[in-house]
Amino acid sequence: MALIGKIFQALRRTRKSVSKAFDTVIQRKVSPESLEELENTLISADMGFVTVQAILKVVEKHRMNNLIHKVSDYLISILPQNNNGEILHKKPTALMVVGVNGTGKTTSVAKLAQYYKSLGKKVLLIGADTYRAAAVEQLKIWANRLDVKIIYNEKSQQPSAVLFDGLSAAQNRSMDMVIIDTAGRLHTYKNLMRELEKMYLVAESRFPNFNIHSLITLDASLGQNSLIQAREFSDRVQMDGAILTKMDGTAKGGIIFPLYKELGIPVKFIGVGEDLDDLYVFNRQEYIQGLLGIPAS
Ligand SMILES: Nc1nc2c(ncn2[C@@H]2O[C@H](COP(=O)(O)OP(=O)(O)OP(=O)(O)O)[C@@H](O)[C@H]2O)c(=O)[nH]1
Ligand SMILES: [Mg+2]
Repeated sequence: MALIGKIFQALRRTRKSVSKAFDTVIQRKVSPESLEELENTLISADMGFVTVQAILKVVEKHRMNNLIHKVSDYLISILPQNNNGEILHKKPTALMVVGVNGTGKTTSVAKLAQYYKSLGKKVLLIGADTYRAAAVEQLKIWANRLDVKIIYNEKSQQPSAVLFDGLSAAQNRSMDMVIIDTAGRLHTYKNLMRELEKMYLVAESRFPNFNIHSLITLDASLGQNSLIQAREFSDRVQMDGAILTKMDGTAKGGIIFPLYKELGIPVKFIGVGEDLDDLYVFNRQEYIQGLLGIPAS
């Protein structure tokens, strides 16, 4: 199936090193050297220390006995169950897309709009990045291509005000899904972080009929840095999940494990390219299959 093919393809760099290390263990037998090599490879794929140690235990326990399937079963068991990207409730949803500069927020907003539109939802975009000059323009181009309504205010410096206008419009038009593009920010930008908190407050207090949902975009190639970014954002604002972007260009696709184990943040979507179709609902079997290069048992 084309869908599995693309995730499999996007994981090729990560898989190349990970499955090679498992092959070495299988061919050279389980030895201190081959285990160390495996450990190093898994760590460099950003799977996180705790997960890697647990995998080594599985390897030592099962040795040559159907090893890769045991590892696969274990990895599937420690990831959240698939929810098919279903974040829609009975109420309309306001989906905030947040994250550090350049991690793929605006592109992901467009991809999500395409996805929910394809599910038959009435989608509205809000361009609430009032900082970067070309930000709204970028989103307008996507909205045009997608033929979805967009609310913005190029004169406003206040993202909360734009959000208010956008959600009011969404309410009047009975939209199902409102996707909000926000400015990129580092957690050290105190004012910008406060402003983000204010946006959540406006949405929650003034629009109780919306289900507020929040996703952080994390650039998969940034590895451990992404983990730090996720921690800092989730310390400040509600965080329901992550969109792991740029998976197509990295060998560090293992970040999903520590993200869930250490921070409790499930990856909901994976970005595998720059186009509208390059977004996939996270599926743990499919992901492990791509990571290990074997069918999940
Ligand atoms: N290869 C690849 N490129 C991506 C992906 N997602 C986004 N990009 C590219 O990454 C760059 C930045 O994406 P944006 O969507 O503008 O990122 P942003 O977070 O909105 O950036 P700021 O608004 O400046 O903070 C663009 O060139 C995108 O085409 C992806 O999944 N794969
Ligand atoms: Mg942007």
